[in-house]
Amino acid sequence: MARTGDGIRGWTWGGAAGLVILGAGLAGCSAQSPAILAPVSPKGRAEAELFWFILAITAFVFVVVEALLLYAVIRFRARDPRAIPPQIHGNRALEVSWTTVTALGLAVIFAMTWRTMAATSTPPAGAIPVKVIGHQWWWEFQYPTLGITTANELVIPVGRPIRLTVTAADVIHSFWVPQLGGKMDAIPGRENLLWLQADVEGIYYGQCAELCGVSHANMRLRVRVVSDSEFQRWVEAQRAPAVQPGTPLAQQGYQVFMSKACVGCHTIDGTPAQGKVGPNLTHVGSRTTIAAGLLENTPENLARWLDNPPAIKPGSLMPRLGLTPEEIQALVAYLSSLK
Ligand code: HEC
Ligand SMILES: [Cu+2]
Repeated sequence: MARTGDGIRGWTWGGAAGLVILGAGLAGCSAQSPAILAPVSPKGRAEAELFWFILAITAFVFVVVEALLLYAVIRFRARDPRAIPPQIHGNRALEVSWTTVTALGLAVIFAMTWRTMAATSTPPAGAIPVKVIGHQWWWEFQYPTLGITTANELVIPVGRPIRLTVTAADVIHSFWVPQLGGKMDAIPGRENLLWLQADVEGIYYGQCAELCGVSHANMRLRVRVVSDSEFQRWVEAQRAPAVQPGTPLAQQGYQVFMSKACVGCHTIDGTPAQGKVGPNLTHVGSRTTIAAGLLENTPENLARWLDNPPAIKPGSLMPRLGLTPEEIQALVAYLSSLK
């Protein structure tokens, strides 16, 4: 008897601890963290509404079942341990009714889910196409109709639908920006369709959502939602070839870049560097972060990255290249100037 009691108490404490941890985790979801329940897109809103609807039905079922259970436990508890309770053999009306009610509830949930899927699966006409390519451990974004290739920061105009074809270069990744709704597997050799639209300007955070190797957790992304005119300016700037190095130090950085292995892995439009292994660096200076959201794009962080990438991002496919401090300073001057 004592043993069973201890077991139950252990479970109760375990459950309480679990709830505290869950609560702390949820409380940690600040405005900056991805949150599916703070949608800013028509699609995200439809999905969040469906979630609340299903939660309401299941909460209702939970309350009714628990109330009946408590009622039965108290009302029909054994008062005389030796007495034998009245023997009954099923109740057809009850069984038919609870089977029917459950089936109806599930049918309603099915219909609502179907409706949401139908309403959100096809991109509206006139959507801007973007190809999303997952790489270990960063995101490539190509705008085929605009002739732009960039990385880790998807820039889109507010209120306009974007049609994403999602694929991967190496292993399976998953593209997910919770506030904009939807999550899509990025599978090598396949193109999956996802669309999104943001109704409010701002920055929305995303994260690879499929374990893809050692730096999976460091594979973040941002969606920068800007006004139409700002988007036009961004497009113009991104389409321009890379700027010429403007200072002697940047000129020296250019020389280092073109004489090292960098050219085999990175593209800088308008220069001999045409590598395709790593992010396109033509306008790397215009991005707010480097290394898939891991570091703010500052000269200090660029220098740290160039000195030893795997120390910052475990497993990074950009190796440590043994650059001297002088070479790093020159490269930082050049790369930061690539706005
Ligand atoms: C073997 C291929 C390879 C070589 C050589 C290489 N890189 Fe990289 N580089 C990468 C990869 C892959 C990434 C993406 C790393 C990540 O975020 O996981 C990257 C990322 C970067 C970034 C950050 C870009 C961004 O937008 O996040 C910079 C800057 C950079 N490399 C500069 C250089 C320079 C300068 C050299 C030469 C000194 C160089 N790389 C050599 C593969 C390479
Ligand atoms: Cu991943």
